[in-house]
Amino acid sequence: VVIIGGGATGLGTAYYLAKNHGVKSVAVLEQNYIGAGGSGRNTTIIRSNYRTPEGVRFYERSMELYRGLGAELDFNMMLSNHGHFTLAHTDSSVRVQRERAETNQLLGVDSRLIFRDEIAELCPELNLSKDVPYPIQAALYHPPGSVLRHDAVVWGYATGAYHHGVSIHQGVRVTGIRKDEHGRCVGVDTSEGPIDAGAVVSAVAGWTTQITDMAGVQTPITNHPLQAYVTEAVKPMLHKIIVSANLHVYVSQTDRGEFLIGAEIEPYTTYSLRSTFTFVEHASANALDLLPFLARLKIMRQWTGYCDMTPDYSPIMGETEVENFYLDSGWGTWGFKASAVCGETMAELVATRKVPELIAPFRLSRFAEERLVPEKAAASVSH
Ligand code: PYC
Repeated sequence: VVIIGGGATGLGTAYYLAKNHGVKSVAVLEQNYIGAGGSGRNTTIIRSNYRTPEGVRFYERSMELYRGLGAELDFNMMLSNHGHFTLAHTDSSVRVQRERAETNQLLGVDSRLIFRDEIAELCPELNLSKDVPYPIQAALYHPPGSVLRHDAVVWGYATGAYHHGVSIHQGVRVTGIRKDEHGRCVGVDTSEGPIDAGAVVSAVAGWTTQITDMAGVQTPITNHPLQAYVTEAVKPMLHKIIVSANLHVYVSQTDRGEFLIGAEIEPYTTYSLRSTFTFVEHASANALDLLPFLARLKIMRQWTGYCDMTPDYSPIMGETEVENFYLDSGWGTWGFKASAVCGETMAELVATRKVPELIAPFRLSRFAEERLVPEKAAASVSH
């Protein structure tokens, strides 16, 4: 098996292929260094409070795997549970959060709608003033919402995969997808030469369309940048993870004490990783409405990552019309939290050639079949 992309989902797939299915002849090809893409450029949030039953079940399995991952890999994942708030500032947003809470509860996920008194009690740092453009009305409260260290996930899976016999090649770029005379995928061409493979998995996040072009597979993916920044480190002050469904901003305090602040995806498509001042200005204005004390902190670093966005804000996982060529893609702004379950289910698919029930709804053909899995409301970082 060749896995293109040495991020958390590619390495996770390699690890589970070797560990769960005994498939040892696995190569992970990474054009840069492992974790250089979206895996190293995300919010580190994990949660399962999605909107659709398909999404909730899928991300809940990821939470389960993540909870046991440190012990399983003998690697400190720095998992810390904070509880996650999705703030609603308008009537329609309150309705959406209520709907999410009810779907979550029906599927056994701990999540409920709370109002201003309880918000004040659970997160006194939040500005509940009515004297702001969009006062907070309610929140979807998801107590299991947590953060864990993104580099630890990448390195934990890489180390686990390596110990099970997987080869990981950094600095190797895929230049072509090789097919036989029947159009079946039989390997890849790389900057280091060709590799034969019985199965090829594209796990490249922002570069998906470049790989699918090589394979002759069409997807409805567009690539948008997502930016974030961190402040200087201060003592622990904010114990909840805060996301605003209407201001499209999120704020959490890292274990190092920095405030990690991000916003919605940029509206334009590009492969530029340039960070912008406009982003810092808008994200800061919104973050200050929620947490005015942030005004006293200096901004230390900002960065940008790629998001391969799908029309319904759900991933694309599974088989394609090219036999033996599989997609793990469409991770938009929600990929890190799915890395564990993505690895587990993609490994099962490749090893058994049977589509696991959990990922069947995310098949590429759903767009042609008009069977979308609409999760835009649960992303909260896009208009
Ligand atoms: O889905 O929790 C999320 C998220 C926050 C920022 C980007 N995505």
